[in-house]
Amino acid sequence: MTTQTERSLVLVKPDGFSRGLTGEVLRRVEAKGYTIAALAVTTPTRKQLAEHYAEHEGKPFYEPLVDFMSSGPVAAVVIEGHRCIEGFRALAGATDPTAALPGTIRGDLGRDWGLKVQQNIVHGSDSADSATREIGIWFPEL
Ligand code: DAT
Ligand code: MG
Repeated sequence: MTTQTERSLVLVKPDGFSRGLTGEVLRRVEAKGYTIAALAVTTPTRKQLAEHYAEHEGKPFYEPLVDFMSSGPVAAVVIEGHRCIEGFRALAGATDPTAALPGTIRGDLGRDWGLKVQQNIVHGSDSADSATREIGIWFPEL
C-alpha cells in the first residue's frame, strides 16, 4: 500500500497580492505545518480562469470574478500535507469575508467592498478532484 501526500492549490488573489499579503498567507500555511511544494507569480489569463472557474459559468458573479482575477498578479501555490485541502479551507474561512470568522485569513484580512464579486484574498481547492484539476491548470509541469 502506498500513501500519497495530499496537495492543494492555493491562490493569493489580486487583492491579497496587491495588498502585500502573500507573505502573511504563506506564513499561516507554514505555521499550520503544511509545506510549499511549488510557488509562482503570474497574471492569470481569461482562458486559465474559465477553466479554473468552469463550475461558476453563468452565475451572476462569474464575469466580475474573471475580470477581478485577471486584473493583476496572483501568487499560485501548491501546498502539501495530510488533509491540507480541508485544512486550508478552514484557514481561509467562509467565502463571504464579512461572515468569515476572526482568526481566518478572510475573517482577519478581508472585507466586503460592495462590488459584484467578493474579493476574499485567497482560493483553496475544495476536494481532491478539484485539487488535481486545478494544479494541472496552474502548474502543468507538475
Ligand atoms: P470559495 O472561493 O469559497 O470556494 P466559490 O467557489 O463558491 O467560493 O466562489 C468562487 C469565488 O467567487 C469566491 O471566492 C468569491 C466569489 N463569489 C462566490 N459566491 C459569490 C456571491 N454570491 N457573490 C459575489 N461573489 C461570490
Ligand atoms: Mg471554490
